Amino acid sequence: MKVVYSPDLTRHDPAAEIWVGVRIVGTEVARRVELIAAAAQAHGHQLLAPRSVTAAEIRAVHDPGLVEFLKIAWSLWQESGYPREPGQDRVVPYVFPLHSLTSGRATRKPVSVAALAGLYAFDTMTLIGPGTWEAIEAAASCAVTAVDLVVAGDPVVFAAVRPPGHHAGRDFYGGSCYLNNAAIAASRLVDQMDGPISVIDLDAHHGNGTQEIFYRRADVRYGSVHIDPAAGYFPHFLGFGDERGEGPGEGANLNIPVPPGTRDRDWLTAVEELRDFADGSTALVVSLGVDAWSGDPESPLEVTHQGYQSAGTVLADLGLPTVIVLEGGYDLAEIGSLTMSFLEGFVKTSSTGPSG
Ligand code: SP5
Ligand code: ZN
Repeated sequence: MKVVYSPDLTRHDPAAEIWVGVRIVGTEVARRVELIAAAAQAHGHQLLAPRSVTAAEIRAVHDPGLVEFLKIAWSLWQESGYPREPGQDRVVPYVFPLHSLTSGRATRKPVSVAALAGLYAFDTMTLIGPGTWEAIEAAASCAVTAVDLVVAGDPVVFAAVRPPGHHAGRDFYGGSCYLNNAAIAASRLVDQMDGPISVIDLDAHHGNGTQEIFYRRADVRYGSVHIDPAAGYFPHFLGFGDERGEGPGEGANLNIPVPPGTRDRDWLTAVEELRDFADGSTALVVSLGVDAWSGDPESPLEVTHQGYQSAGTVLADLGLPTVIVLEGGYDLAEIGSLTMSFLEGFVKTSSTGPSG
């Protein structure tokens, strides 16, 4: 299988995350994609460099204000002097203009970059530094390049990217995500192919950004299995089973929240439900997070390598042109093999093998 990858993906170094006000070591590190690219090569997959994403492809999904902010945030931060005083070397918001703060009236654009960040960020864990924009752009570039290849006839292509994207929405970033790579891919696929596209999200966390981008659309379905936000997990406010889409998109959104400790059998039953939900689409985008693995530091799900392999086989059943986009997965010792397990399951010619 072709794997789209760029060394520019490693230029983003969030360095840390601010969690409950404390600066902790971040888990969304550059090494993640280096390991996955190396594993892909070792498994005989072919690494390809991306072409550049266009401004129009990004604008089809994201607000121009968000994109411009992500582009210039680091230079604004340096000009602001915060790296010297008080000694913060990454862009991080400190106030958040909730809509109720202005009783729904339009929010003014603040002068301070630390306030401006609060206009777009929904958490304090998603830091911006030197090279962040270059990696964001490279990730979107890999995603649209994978779409190009699938439209040209490749049955399945994997975009091995970071930073991940599924928590980023039209005009917000967070959850280690800045631009929504999978949504940009899906939007591009809709432009190129007739009929509905489905995005199936296997990351351990709910892809709240992808959900919101397509919430009112029937032409892109979004389905996800993830740790139940009601059990106290990120993104906390979204990912509940009663979020089914709205207006023209009613019924085109499917959330399957699962409890902490969920193992292969129940997780795969959910994956089968997602496959059936995607049936009748003309193309598939898989948001592949491998953080549902039992040892992952960011999630309490208990999925195994065999589970990921079976999930690949289940989704390959659809027989659809497929773009796989990497999301989360944080155990450096296992993410290469977990990702390969999914790809292996996907390309197995027969889907009658052991599937949990
Ligand atoms: C793409 C993706 O998988 N994003 C996941 C973001 C979830 N981050 C939740 C962080 C919650 C706090 N983590 C602190 C771990 C302390 N051991
Ligand atoms: Zn995740």
